[in-house]
Amino acid sequence: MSSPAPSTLKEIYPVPAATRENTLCTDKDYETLYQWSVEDPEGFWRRQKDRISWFEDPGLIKNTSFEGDVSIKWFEDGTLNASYNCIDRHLDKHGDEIALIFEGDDPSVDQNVTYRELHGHVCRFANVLKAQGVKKGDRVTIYMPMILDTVYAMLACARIGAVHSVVFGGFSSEAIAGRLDDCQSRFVITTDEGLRGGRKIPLKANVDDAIARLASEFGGSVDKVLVVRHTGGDVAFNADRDVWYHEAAETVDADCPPEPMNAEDPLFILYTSGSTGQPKGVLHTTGGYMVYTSMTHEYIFDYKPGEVYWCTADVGWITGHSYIVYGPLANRATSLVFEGVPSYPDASRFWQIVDKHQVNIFYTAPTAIRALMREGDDLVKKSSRSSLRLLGSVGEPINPEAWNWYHNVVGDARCPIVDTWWQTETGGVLITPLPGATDLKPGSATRPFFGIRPALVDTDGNLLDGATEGNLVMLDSWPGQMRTVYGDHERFIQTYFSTYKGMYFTGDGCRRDEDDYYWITGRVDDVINVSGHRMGTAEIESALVAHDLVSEAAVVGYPHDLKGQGIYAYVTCNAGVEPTDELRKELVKWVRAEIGPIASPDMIQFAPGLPKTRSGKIMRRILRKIAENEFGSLGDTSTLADPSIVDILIENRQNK
Ligand code: 6R9
Repeated sequence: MSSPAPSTLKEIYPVPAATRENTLCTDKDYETLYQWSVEDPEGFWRRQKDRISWFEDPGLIKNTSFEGDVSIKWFEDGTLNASYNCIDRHLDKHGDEIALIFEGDDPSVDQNVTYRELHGHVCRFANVLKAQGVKKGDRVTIYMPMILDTVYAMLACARIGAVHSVVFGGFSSEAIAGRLDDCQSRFVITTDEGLRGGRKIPLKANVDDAIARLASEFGGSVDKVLVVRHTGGDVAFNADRDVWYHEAAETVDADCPPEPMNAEDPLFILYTSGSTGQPKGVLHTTGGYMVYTSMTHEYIFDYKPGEVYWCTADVGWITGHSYIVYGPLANRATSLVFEGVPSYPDASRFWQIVDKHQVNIFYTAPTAIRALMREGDDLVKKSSRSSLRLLGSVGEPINPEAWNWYHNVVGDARCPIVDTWWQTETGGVLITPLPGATDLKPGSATRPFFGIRPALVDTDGNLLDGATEGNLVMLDSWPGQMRTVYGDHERFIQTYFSTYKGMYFTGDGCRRDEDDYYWITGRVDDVINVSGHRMGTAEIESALVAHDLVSEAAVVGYPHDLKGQGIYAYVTCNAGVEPTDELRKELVKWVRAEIGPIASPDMIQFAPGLPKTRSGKIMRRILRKIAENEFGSLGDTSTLADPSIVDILIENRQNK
């Protein structure tokens, strides 16, 4: 590779003059606004709420408590509609501007949609939902590829006050069934098939299978499955339950008035993995989420209408919700939706798309950057990329080598990089540079956004001062914060507010340097980050032990060149079962079917037993070290019930 070695990496990259001259927010603005935001949150957010159009203007601003029952309310007496904010309010003067650019998996397929056209599509979709019986407050599960209809479906739910639950298209039917059951969703929107890298993904068939499992495992059922025709592939059709979208759309009105929603009415549920149990339904509400995503999108990407903005995430994740759909469209952005993958037809696809659609702002994940970096600079350099002026990163810590390559090769050393730290639970970005205000340090998410009060605590919850390392918490609420775990407020309190009293615990470890810059070091709980996707080790373990031949399993993360972290599973088989390569393959297949391909173990080590304390707790610290091939630093093993098991595990450690 011809890019400079990481040793040439500078420590600080000042704001480029060109960015400083034409920015929404300089360093001085940042200091002033940040002070205001934390000293007078009421006043600050009273001003910021006006970036959103309200049907009834809220008089109440902030009513939040991290103590006791934990109650988070923002703008609670206001009413609004998210879809109105993303569409209708732009129509008067800007209806002919482009809202969405679609780029298909097949490079010859693309489409531009204006705000006026978006209005038509969303209204029609909303009327179809109504005609199928969907009412305000109903949960609607969306299992779709990255196509425009998916955005229409989300906004159509928002328009009529239904609560969408988007399930990533890479999840298995078992995972869909669990999510359908958890939020008692009786409506599903899907397509015949998805298309990724030239391959067809059987989405409708997965939904059929999920509904069968919903019945057999949970005793549940679904009223309607709305099927959008996409590839035209053959699908099974259940006439009592399944409805072709294009047929239903012919019979409905092209106008649908937006439903006035209270600021604290749910907008969506999105399932995410945690350190224990099954995925949690993270609930976001309407007013605070819209204010926060639109504000962060505008400031962090320094967005000006007319610019082409591309976030490569899938709408199945929070990044797609906040920074492909709601934030950008509220800001009248042109947001690009890409159906395909970075490597198809070849590994220059991203840069070809940047040139083709003259993308100005590009937001992706470190795992994609590392994969493309490996393909060499030539594939990048054959594109111009002269339209780019800002790059973003999200999902996991970005290693300095990848940062350097992103900066020098992709951005021609011209474009600032915003390394944005946040979570499904936070709704929007919390720690990030602002391109015109913040000098960059490669690998650091830098400084808190407005209204955000991060702090570091030790394991006893004592606040730590100055340059130090600790667990990352938030001391106060912000409008985009999740409100509860759907149907389980107790779990919400337990998961986020019980480790450190009165504080929101992020689950991340973090270092703060002498300039008050934050450096996220990764999860400190049993969550692993595989290619920027969150996986709970407990979830993978329970999938493994659900297999007939497995008696016990423990899963840990280990460093992986491309994925950031890989999945390492220790598996103990039932007595008398021969641990073979065949079984290893079978177990990988099993986990893919139980959760989805993203949860496939990268390594499976058969273990005659697991290292446990005398009270039966698995010592994951030791398993992590063995997975990392670090046998010299295992720490104290004397408290183990059977210390000899450690030697056996080391001996059997695969070096594949
Ligand atoms: C937006 C999103 C959240 C977890 C989070 C952290 C990791 C995200 C990061 C980052 C370092 C960044 N993470 N962004 N770590 N630097 N810029 O990814 O949400 O899927 O819920 O994951 O991802 O560990 O706690 P989600």
